[in-house]
Amino acid sequence: MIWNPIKECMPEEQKRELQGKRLHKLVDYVYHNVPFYRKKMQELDLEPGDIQTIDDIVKLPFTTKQDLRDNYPFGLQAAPQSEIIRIHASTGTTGNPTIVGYTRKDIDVWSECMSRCLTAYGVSRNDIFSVAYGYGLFTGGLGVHYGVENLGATVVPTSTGGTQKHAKLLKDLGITALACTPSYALHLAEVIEQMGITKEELKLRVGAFGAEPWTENMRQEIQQRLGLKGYNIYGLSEIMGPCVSYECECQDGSHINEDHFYPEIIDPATLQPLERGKDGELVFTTLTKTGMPVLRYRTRDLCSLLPGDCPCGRTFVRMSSIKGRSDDMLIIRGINVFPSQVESVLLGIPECAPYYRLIVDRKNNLDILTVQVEARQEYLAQGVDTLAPITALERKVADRLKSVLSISALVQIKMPGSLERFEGKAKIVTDNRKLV
Ligand code: DLL
Repeated sequence: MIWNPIKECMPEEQKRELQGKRLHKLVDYVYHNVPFYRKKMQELDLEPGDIQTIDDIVKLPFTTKQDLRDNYPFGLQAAPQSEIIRIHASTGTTGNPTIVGYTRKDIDVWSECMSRCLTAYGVSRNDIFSVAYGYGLFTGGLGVHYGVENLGATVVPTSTGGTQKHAKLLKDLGITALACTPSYALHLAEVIEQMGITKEELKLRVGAFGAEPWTENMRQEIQQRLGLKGYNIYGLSEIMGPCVSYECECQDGSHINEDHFYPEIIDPATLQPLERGKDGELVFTTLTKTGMPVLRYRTRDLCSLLPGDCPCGRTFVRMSSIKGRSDDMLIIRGINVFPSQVESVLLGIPECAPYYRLIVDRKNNLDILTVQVEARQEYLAQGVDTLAPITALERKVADRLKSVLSISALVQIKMPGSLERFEGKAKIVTDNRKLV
């Protein structure tokens, strides 16, 4: 099923024409309402009239998270305060959070995008949907919530916290669909198993997982343990929240809601546009947003836009999964390492459970990467009276990391259940290096 075939399956030319019209209107709007954008355009000798078609987008300046921070809290807001009906915020690791104000129109567009996404997952009015993203300033909870209501399914606003209570609700209410971070889905699976509930006692069939990077291996693991089909949902608060893009039944990339969010892929070093299929930094322009629109926002997310058509019939371009972020990329002894690559290696080893941490230290000017990973209970049960299996596993993991990523890591095998679990986004990496 397709929620809005007129938009989601729009012929390419018609889509580009619509995007061009919307871009022209947007540029005129921000030029006259946001001094920051007016100044930036004037510096480039640009006027709104210079932007007529979607191809003109490359003339426009980029916007960065730093720009949003510098204009904290409301400097980039285009609509008057009386038009803003909701505020969300994203916290970074340092500095001011990013504040995003939404008008009623923005919330309606968001709910429409979410309904497209949920329909693509096969969710309907007959589903009972548990939203276990955090409610509050984070966009996950309320964003998905409004989409589920707009679609007409029954929403259970579980939020985070109280995993045992959640597990009981899943069983007692016959909840059929679930939205949460993939790491929380794994934690939930673990708690469900500990409570002696089997997946056959649950009616779960669909999961909407996102807000953090995850791998195909992780998808297989979640699906197998919770007995559902897991779909990717991608988004960011600066652009809207969850559902900037969504997977369809083909699960070969995520369709971007292109009538509202215009994507580009650029080389993060040269800032030049890259062609379809090439990995680079994802950049978005919000074509219809009125509260806090952004021009060419650099997401720092690394991925590609996939060439070719999707058999599902949707014409919205697909983005690959996120390969990492240009800013959380670790450089260890000169080698670029993305935490997601380490995850792929770990989850490809059957003795390892999908709970791990990366710790980076610098000793005597040498970077040391420590990878902590939990062993699976079944594996440890085979040789409890000796440390031999642990040592063997540590060696195996270290060898695999070395051959796949070309880095030597200190591997520490941890007991099942010993690493902290997260309800929201997982905090996987600790970088203790003081680099000035
Ligand atoms: O995480 C919005 C969201 C909520 C998306 C619920 C999906 C589900 P922020 O807190 O602003 O917004 O974080 C945005 O999270 O730039 C990516 O780096 C990462 N991210 C989000 N979804 C995915 C995903 C929400 N499916 C940042 N895969 C983004 C990989 C993701 N990374």
